Amino acid sequence: MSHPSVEKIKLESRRLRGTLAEGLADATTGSLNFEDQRTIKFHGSYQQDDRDLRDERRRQKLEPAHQFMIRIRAPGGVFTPKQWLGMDAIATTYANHSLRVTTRQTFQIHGVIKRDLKETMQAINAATLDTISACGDVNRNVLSASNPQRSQLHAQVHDWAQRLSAHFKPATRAYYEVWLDEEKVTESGVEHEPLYGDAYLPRKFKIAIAVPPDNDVDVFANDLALIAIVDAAGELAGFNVGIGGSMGASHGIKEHYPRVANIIGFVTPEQVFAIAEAAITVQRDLGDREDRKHARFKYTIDDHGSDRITALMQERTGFTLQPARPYHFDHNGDRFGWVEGEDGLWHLTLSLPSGRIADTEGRPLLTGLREITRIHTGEFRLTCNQNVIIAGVPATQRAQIDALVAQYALDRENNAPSALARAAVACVALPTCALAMAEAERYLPTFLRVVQPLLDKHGLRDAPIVLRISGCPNGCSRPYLAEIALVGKAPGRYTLMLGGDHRGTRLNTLYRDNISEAQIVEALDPLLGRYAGEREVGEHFGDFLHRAGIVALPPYPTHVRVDPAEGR
Ligand code: SRM
Ligand code: SF4
Repeated sequence: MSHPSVEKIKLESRRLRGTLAEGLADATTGSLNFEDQRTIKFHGSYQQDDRDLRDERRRQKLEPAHQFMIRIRAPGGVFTPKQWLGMDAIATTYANHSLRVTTRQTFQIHGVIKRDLKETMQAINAATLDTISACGDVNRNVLSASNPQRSQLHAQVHDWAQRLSAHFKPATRAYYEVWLDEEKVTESGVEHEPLYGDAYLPRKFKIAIAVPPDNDVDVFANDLALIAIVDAAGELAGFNVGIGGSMGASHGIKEHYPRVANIIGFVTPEQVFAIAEAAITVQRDLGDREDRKHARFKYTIDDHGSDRITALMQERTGFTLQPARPYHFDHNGDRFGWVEGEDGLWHLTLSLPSGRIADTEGRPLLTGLREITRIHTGEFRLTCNQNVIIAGVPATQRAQIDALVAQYALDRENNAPSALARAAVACVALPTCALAMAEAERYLPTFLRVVQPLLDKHGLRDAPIVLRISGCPNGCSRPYLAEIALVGKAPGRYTLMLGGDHRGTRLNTLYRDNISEAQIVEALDPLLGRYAGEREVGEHFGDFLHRAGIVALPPYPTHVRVDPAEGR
């Protein structure tokens, strides 16, 4: 039986309600029907199954171990201690006893069964959080810089992330009706969607705001990139605007490629909503609705040309973009350890293993962070590198927090003896991700153990090399921006990508295809050796690989803009 297209499902979903209410009530299966599995994404959830159990269940003629992943909408990634405790309780009551910090600075929980889904959503709401548009063909979680050192600016930028996220939420009341039992009104199922229209967007749409010199949000991986520009007085003057970033690719299909956003100009704060809306509606109207693999804004831009898309966006806003302003990014990682903010409060960035907060032997992260929550008076900021910042700590409380960090082994420092290990990012992949071709999160600790002797041998323990692993070419860990990336191809086999930079402005290149762990080590050993011996002062690994002629820019379109003068 052939399934209806996602476009048809959206159009016929009665504004994202589908038959979710009926499906949730059906106790004969742990699954939703095909259409509702698509519709539920707009509500921030994915139906999955435990892939570790798949074969065994098939042998036993049982239906797959259906379960749901839930993703929180948390623009800017800030959580209060109360919200954290709420999420902790939800994870331990309904999910698999872990919280997962994602590469878009929010929480996911995994393993919720259908029977508990509605109660879980209600608990999330009771914790003053929601999951609206965390997934689906709409504007997703809006990212903002986590840099705690510039607290004034951070607060402003965080506020922008909140406002953009709220502004671009769909108008439908489906979420409230399905999960929170909101009473139906006459408009129910036919609400006017002024921004999205009847079929929502052709594909997901992502916005991020970076605050130079930190590119911790990897702003160029977003459909709409906003780079905060401050004036001479240190006030927010506006944003440089970039369009068309996205990582998703396919092995061996050159028509599916990662792309770095290209900068098209500058807007004042008053113009931000208009330019964002123009980008979203141009993509809504021109994006490909036939082929979902070709439906992201990057392809619309490359098909029509960046100049034409920019002209259309300007036409819709009624103003002309100003020329992009100068800015400079230093790096796209997190700054670990304590830093003091402008307001005299302190912020501690802890390195988490692929963002997974669980109690494991010798490292009770979930319990330890819960204990911190009980005394913490500030907030938590999740970073796009899957780490957590305990933010807004008075100087007098630092020792208490440090003691808990030590007691519960909360920092990866002890377990991660190299700078590379501390900053490494890996996507979820197996066992929950339906698209995983190889392990990522679960493979990272093994790979770090294998690569550590190489770093030691070449004296590179402190070299801040950016390593990212993805279980498939969709690129959820943003591997194509890493200096070293492993992209899953088959169980135990990866493509080795090399030569991104440490600022998130340059895509890397395929170096070796479909290789095993031993072959990865064999490939990296001489390169790390040469880097150790031949690098210039302060030169990063990816830059060295380019200077030494070991890698070249990739063959697919790259739109790297290190300097706005190179812009349009
Ligand atoms: Fe992703 C699909 C996990 C960030 C590109 N991503 C998925 C799904 C939902 C698999 C699926 O469709 O069945 C994964 C769920 C795994 C699981 O079990 O939890 C998944 N993506 C993740 C997370 C959790 C990875 C992580 O380890 O942190 C990240 C959640 C972000 C969030 O909180 O919203 C995550 N995904 C990203 C990013 C990074 C970013 O946005 O900065 C990308 C690359 C940027 C981009 O969008 O191009 C990304 N995910 C994809 C794609 C490829 C999209 C494309 O247009 O080609 C897919 C596949 C798809 O959508 O068809 C995908
Ligand atoms: Fe799954 Fe692939 Fe994304 Fe990893 S990169 S979470 S394997 S879709």
